[in-house]
Amino acid sequence: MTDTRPTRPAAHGGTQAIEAAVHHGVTTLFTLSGAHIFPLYDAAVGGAAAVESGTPGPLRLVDVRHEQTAVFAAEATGKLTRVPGFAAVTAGPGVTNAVSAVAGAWVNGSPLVLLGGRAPDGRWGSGALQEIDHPPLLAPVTKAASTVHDAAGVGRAVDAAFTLAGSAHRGPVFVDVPMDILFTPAEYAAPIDDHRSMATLDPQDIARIAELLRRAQRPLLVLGSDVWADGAEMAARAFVDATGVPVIANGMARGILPPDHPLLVTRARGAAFAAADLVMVVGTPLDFRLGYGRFGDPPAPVVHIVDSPGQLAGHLDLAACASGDLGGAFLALVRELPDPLPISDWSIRLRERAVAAIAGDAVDLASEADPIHPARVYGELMPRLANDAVVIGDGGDFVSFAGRYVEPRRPGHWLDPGPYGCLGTGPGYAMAARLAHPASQVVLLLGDGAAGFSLIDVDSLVRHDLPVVIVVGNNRGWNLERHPMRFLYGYDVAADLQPTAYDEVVKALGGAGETITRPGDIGPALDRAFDSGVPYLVNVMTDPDIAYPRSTTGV
Ligand SMILES: Cc1ncc(C[n+]2csc(CCOP(=O)(O)OP(=O)(O)O)c2C)c(N)n1
Ligand SMILES: [Mg+2]
Repeated sequence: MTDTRPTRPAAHGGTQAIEAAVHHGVTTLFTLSGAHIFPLYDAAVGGAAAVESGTPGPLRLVDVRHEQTAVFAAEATGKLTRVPGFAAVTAGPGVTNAVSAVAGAWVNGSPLVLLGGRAPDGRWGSGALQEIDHPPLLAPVTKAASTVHDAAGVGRAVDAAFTLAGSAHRGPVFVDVPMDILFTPAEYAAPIDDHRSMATLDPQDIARIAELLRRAQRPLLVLGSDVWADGAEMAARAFVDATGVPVIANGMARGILPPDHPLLVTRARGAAFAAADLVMVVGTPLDFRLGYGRFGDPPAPVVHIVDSPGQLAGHLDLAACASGDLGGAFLALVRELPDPLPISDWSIRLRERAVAAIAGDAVDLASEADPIHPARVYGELMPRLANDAVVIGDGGDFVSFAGRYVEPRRPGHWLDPGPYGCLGTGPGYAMAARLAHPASQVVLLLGDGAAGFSLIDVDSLVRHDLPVVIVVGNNRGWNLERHPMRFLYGYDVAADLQPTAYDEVVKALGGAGETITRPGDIGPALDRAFDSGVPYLVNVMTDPDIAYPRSTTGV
């Protein structure tokens, strides 16, 4: 195919890459320095004259203290803004340090582009600094991983990487550029218009799903993160309001129905899954979080609707399925089912159960227990959250409690580590949330174990003036592992941590904070944190003997 794009005057690969990123709507580059990628910085800040005069360049550079934070921040940017995030890391260890975070984005289906430096082509094989071939390491955890060997082709490669990352099913794309290629100016082609691919829905699939819904007496809808990623939240809401099907919301889809919506039954999920006679799962895999798609005994028929054919569950027999634009699927179903389904008894019963479960929380949320019950933290936090608060969880049991108690009021405002479950996402996710929602409350809920992975990146939050409220549930250990090990073996090992004053760590890094040991002190500490205007860590010493009650989750 002939390339008809206009040719730009010679520029180095950094300029080409940044121009392509800006073309795709990127505003921030997350990074940690290394000479291999200097041209990217030069282009992002707009060159020496711009730096000297204080004129902002085309991209904001946010430099961090560990490469995984750069990629976590890019991942969360992709999740929150639905524009692929952008991170750049140096050759060798820069890239390998980023791998866990890239793998997370891969499993979570989060759009991002990671640009890696690379030892120069001209020296390849002679033992240059940090010479290692990255794409074979990255290929299993990316949609594509490739090296640019042509100085005129850097912009084209980055342009294509953003298009691919942002096309359903979304995910990370890796490109590395050898140092000599990146530094060499060349005439290059301008970025082309975005042309994200999209699978086409089959109307017969929709008709079959509509027929199953018409016949069901106890249908249930599960909304997953891709409903948000696909921009299908309004269409999903229209479907729910038209048909009256009760809803369980997961991940970024939490908040599509507000907490008081009569069809939101997330808190009755156990009863709902046990009794449903049709479960329609949209925008999320039928993985461990959904019992691998086996709902009830005998298992209910399952409908799976996903953004692209590769996402359809292959491990069980589906009653029906569809793949393509999720908003289009919901609207097509509304056209087939314009009137409410005759299932109001079922919906009302589930909602009553959900409301009863929420009412049953009151005792723990107000607990005066000493040591502090972890639920009390949420009893204090929730009334202080504004509608547009972004809440981020990074940890084990402490964050599971949050998943139960905190009901987001808007979609795309709840960030958990997703099915990959990588600890250490918190500071990077919080950084992205503060940048994406400059005027909103950003609350990072951290287990004390999780805090150990990336707390040093509070340094980056401070340097870049990105205030967030950090609440540590400090149970002095890895509780999500401690209690299951006790249950299985009668004892636990490798589960104890120290009663560390993580607030002092944050203070040392230029933020502020305090340690709380009495339940009545949590609320005023949170108020001080929200008012502080700096990264502020409230280190709440909680009871290590309280395990998250997994067997009764949300029933
Ligand atoms: C990178 C990484 N290492 C290990 C684990 C396994 N893991 C999952 S939860 C958990 C415990 C988390 O402890 P903490 O953050 O203190 O939360 P708590 O359960 O104590 O509330 C561990 C070790 C993981 N998910 N990710
Ligand atoms: Mg802990």
